[in-house]
Amino acid sequence: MHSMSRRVVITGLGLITPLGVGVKQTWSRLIAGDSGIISTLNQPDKAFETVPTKVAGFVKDGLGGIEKGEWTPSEWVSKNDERRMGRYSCFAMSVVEQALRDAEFVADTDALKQRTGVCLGSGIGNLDDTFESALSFDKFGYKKVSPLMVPKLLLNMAAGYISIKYGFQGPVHSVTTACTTGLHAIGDASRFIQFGDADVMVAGGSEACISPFSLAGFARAKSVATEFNDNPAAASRPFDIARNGFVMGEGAGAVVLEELQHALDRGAKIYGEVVGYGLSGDAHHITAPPPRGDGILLSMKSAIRQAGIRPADIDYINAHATSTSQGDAAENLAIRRLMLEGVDDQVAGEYNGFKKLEASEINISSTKGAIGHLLGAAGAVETIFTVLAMRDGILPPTANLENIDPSPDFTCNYVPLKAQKRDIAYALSNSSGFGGTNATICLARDVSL
Ligand SMILES: *C1O[C@H](CO)[C@@H](O)[C@H](O)[C@H]1NC(C)=O
Ligand SMILES: *[C@@H]1O[C@H](CO)[C@@H](O)[C@H](O)[C@H]1NC(C)=O
Ligand SMILES: *[C@@H]1O[C@H](CO)[C@@H](O)[C@H](O)[C@H]1NC(C)=O
Repeated sequence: MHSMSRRVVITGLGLITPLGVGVKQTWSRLIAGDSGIISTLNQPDKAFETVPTKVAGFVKDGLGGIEKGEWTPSEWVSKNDERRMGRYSCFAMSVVEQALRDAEFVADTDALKQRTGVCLGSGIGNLDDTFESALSFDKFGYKKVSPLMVPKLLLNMAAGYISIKYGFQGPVHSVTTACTTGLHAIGDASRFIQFGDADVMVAGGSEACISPFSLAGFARAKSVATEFNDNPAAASRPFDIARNGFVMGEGAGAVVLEELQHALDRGAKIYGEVVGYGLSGDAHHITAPPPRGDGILLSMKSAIRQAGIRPADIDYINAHATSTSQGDAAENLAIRRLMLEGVDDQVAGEYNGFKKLEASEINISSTKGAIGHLLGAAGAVETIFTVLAMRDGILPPTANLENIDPSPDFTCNYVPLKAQKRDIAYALSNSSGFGGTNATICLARDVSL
């Protein structure tokens, strides 16, 4: 069915989101329609008050650990490592450990270690540490600059810590493509396996940069929601007429990817197969998409072509839709163009046949309504949601979608407010980022042997 000879399957998942630490906690709350968005005004840092957006998706700190869905650093890293690594790398260590446990994979021989790699990135990294270091240098000079400043700054450091902890000696790689990071990491890692550079890859993205400083930057760029400061849970509302910007969130996602035969040989549980991956650039503007969504359309088309399926076979699309009017509209149009007009050679009827769909048959949702935008982690977290949607036969809801944008293009099924049952054999997950970069991954639930 697909052209590549080495096939890649997903055998482990790990998640940290504003809905909780752990896959179970996050997924059950997402399906129940809960929100992880809260006010920034209860944070210890009073500078949050000075920024026009006062809502964000924080991961819940606490002593309860993964059992209670709380972030308890000592469950995952030593005190010393916590201090050295910074929050985003600690999140990464946790989701990778979760995913490896879930996969029941241990690289316990030199041969296995050499065939296992890491591909994990961040969009922004430890911005707060950089900010504090700059203040310290300015006020107190050279002696007050921490020797940990540079390693904390580097966006590939989480991948490095992971390879050291587990002894992984295959590719150790980091992607940083703004909000496409997590999806590019998973897509690129699957190519490493296809190409024979590794048999097993842990892959994903991590982000933990919510601070008054970063929110100020996004607010100045007019990217974040400012109209819902007194109702935080309503602030992130993809496809809704009242949407007015994204809500910044933090968290991480990692998957274990494995060459199919390798997974079968060790009797691993298989969640699904990566059957297509497409990447494209908008070549348009650093923060705005082209209005008709040409970039994302290209990436979706490549993913579908590679998978050897038709748009009509796609039962579910997890949209990138961040709750900005421009971005949601461009992506919506791209999805319609893909699903209704098809991939070029399919329209001509030469490729697997072409089935005419009605817009109302297109099933799209954006899980950002519940967790906000996790920037560099978004693509990884949303790929995992897409895997779980296929596993459970359920379309996760778009939270806060009370009044769908009335413009004539918004006539798909956006799964408003409540999850919907639906058998999902194939799904797409989209991501795009500042700089005009886009990616799509195509997943299949059933692995044909
Ligand atoms: C997301 O996927 C859909 C469905 O394949 C596609 O039409 C759309 O262009 C994609 N959007 C992005 C931003 O990649
Ligand atoms: C591609 O990435 C840009 C970058 O921000 C994004 O806004 C845009 O929606 C994506 N392209 C399309 C066609 O969706
Ligand atoms: C979307 O879901 C509806 C109802 O669950 C289903 O009838 C339809 O076939 C789905 N669309 C696609 C393209 O699979």
